[in-house]
Amino acid sequence: MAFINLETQGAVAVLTIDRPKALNALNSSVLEELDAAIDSLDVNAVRCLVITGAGERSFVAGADIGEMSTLTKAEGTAFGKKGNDVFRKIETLPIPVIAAINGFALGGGNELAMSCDIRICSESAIFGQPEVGLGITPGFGGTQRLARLVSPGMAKQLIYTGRNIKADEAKRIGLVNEVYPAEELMPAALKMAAGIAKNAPIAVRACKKAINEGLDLDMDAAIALEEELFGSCFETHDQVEGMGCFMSREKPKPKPVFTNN
Ligand code: CO8
Repeated sequence: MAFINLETQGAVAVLTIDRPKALNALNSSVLEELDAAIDSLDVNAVRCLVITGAGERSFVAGADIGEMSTLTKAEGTAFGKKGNDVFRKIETLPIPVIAAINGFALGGGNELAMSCDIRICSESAIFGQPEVGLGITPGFGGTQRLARLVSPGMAKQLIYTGRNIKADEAKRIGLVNEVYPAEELMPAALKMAAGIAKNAPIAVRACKKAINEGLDLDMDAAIALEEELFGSCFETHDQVEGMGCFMSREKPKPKPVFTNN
């Protein structure tokens, strides 16, 4: 692949978007490679994915403005769908995904970060949805995910003004969980990923499903979903081993390859 590096280190995979001459902006080729890279992940062996941008300046500086500048209405809709399909694939991946945001996360870059489960960033990270300044709306899920993540009012303020915000403000409004000095960002992401990867994978997957799908349901249905997923953990290797080892004071031994039982 020309623009995506995918490396697996044990149970953790790191996907790096690498298009330095355009600050890792997402053109059609990058989106197609991103889609193929996600498809190529062996989610039965990998237990957590970290997504980051190459270099020290940018996570992803948005969708490619040059490519978008001549699109027709129909082509614009198709380009939006191309990005949305990949981001939704990331959001619904059975394993957790951490965005390690190492610089600009603008437009489609912020939208990519928001399709991940957890966002952490460097002190130099810059976030924003500058689309209205370009005469378009956010098109890779920004109007929906930002409103759900930071509140509708704050999302409207950021999207209508197109104002960029720094890492400390992103943390204050809940867009990112933690801010690190640049050199500490990837070690922190890898440590968090390893901590997730060592936990019972059936349970971690069920938690992701319960939170993601439950948020779209009313409370009664959401609680019923949790009950179902909670129940589904019982009699699995992970539950028998996890609770058995607690009782016998031993260390649980997760299965090396994921299975549903
Ligand atoms: N697209 C294409 N090229 C880009 C992009 C981009 N989004 N961002 C940066 N680049 C390129 C620049 O053109 C420049 O290339 P070159 O060296 O060939 O001139 C190179 O990257 C370096 O950029 P700058 O010289 O501008 O670097 P600065 O440090 O001066 O500025 C900024 C950095 C502030 C990040 C600036 O580059 C910038 O404002 N970039 C655009 C950011 C932006 O507006 N992003 C949102 C784009 S719209 C979007 O993402 C919508 C998503 C949904 C689409 C749905 C479609 C239907």
